[in-house]
Amino acid sequence: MRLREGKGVRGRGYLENLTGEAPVATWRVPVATWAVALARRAVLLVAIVAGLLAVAASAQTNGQAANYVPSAENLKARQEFQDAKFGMFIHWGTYSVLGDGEWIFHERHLTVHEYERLPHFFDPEKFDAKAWVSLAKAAGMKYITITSRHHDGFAMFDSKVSDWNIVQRTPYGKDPLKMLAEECHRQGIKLFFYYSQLDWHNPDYFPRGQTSWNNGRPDHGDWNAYLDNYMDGQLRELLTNYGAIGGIWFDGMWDKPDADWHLAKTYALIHQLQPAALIIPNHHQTPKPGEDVQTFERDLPGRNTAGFNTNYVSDRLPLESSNTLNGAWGFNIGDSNYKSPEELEEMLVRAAGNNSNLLLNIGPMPNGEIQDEFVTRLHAVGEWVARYGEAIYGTRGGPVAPGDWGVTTQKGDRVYVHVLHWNAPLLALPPFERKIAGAQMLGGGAVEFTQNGNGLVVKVPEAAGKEVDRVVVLSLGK
Ligand code: FHN
Repeated sequence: MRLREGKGVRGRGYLENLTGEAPVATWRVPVATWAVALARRAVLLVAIVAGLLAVAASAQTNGQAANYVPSAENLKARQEFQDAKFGMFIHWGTYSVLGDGEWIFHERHLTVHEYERLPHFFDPEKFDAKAWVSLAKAAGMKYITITSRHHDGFAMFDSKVSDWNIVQRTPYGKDPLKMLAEECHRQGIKLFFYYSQLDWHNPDYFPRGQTSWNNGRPDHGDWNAYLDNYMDGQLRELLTNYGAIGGIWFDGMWDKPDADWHLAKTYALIHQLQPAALIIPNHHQTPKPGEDVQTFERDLPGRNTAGFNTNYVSDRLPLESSNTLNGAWGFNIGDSNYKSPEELEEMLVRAAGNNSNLLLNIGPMPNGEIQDEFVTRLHAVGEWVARYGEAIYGTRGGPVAPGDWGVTTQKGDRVYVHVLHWNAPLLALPPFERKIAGAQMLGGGAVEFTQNGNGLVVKVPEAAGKEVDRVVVLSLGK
């Protein structure tokens, strides 16, 4: 914190904090007598000492995060995460009732009072945790990331921190995340909780951020209480009441990019409660200390077609790219813009070739069912992945830079050349450091190739029908 002496309105002087927080002390001017002048100096001194202490304390907590050394469990979890490659993203909340996405509170500029009517209609009597987890598995997905609460702040779990939650405010009255967590444990699939740091409902989310509108909340609130009691309190619940979880997927920090989010404290809490839990922040910025995965929204790592992603790509952390099966995150009754199974398969292959996971979103309906259009496409992808999974799961981005033609992935001594868009019979690739000992199609069939100092030329068989990905497996020699 840096301090500057200033003069305010109505004859009040103040100490201005140049780091943008509230003034730390105020006093009256003009100042005439030596006693008052002395008092001013004393106040100034106290404020400076307090400031220095605050700086030291903050340096200490930031230092903690800066010196974050992931535990052995955490490093193992990162590897498993990278190996998993394909996850199911689920946006589901009371907003689903209106069938118009998860931003409806904001888009219709509803008041808190109006929005609070919604939970009364949320009764997902057809919710079946077993069916959801089985669907993810049938699609070849290895983890699930579900909204434990979105920007409306409504907890989709049993929270004691506030009654703004599914158990207390809906006729359903049960905790679907508990059922989901139990089912995930039963079926051996990891569960991550999406948690929105942005909150359109809680008055303590103040000062409000870029997405604010006048929704009836008072123009004051306790930001520290929001972070330290409310948010950390709920995170503590999520990390203690649901068994081992995969991690926390944060979203919404972009609403107040310059605020102090007490990240070091929150991240330390998470890693202390579950060292293996991964922190995945969707803040669209360069990764910060304490974070375990870098995620990109609607973009491959390093691309920024969405307009809000960073071009920086970590070479240290696992990478993830999230996208939607149609155009929406939360259930949108009018969105029939479904991606075909072939498009989804290509998306997965391109993610893997960019050394990244794909987190593919569906928005279940308010009754708890997942619409058929999602189910059939996910089954189709699952069938494809059952045949081609060897070239996806457990791989890392391969030695050849991705291009329009396709990508490469690698696992040990095997390089998988994924030919996605290439119509000529010969595909020329740059030189490989190691000798290629053999080449064959995944699924069988020898492949002719020549290798010399200029590169590698592979003879690619013609695509059969709608075949998305012709995978040539190269065995690396000594
Ligand atoms: O505003 C959200 C949006 O509703 C959705 O949750 C996506 C998922 O990545 N993230 C936010 C925008 O960055």
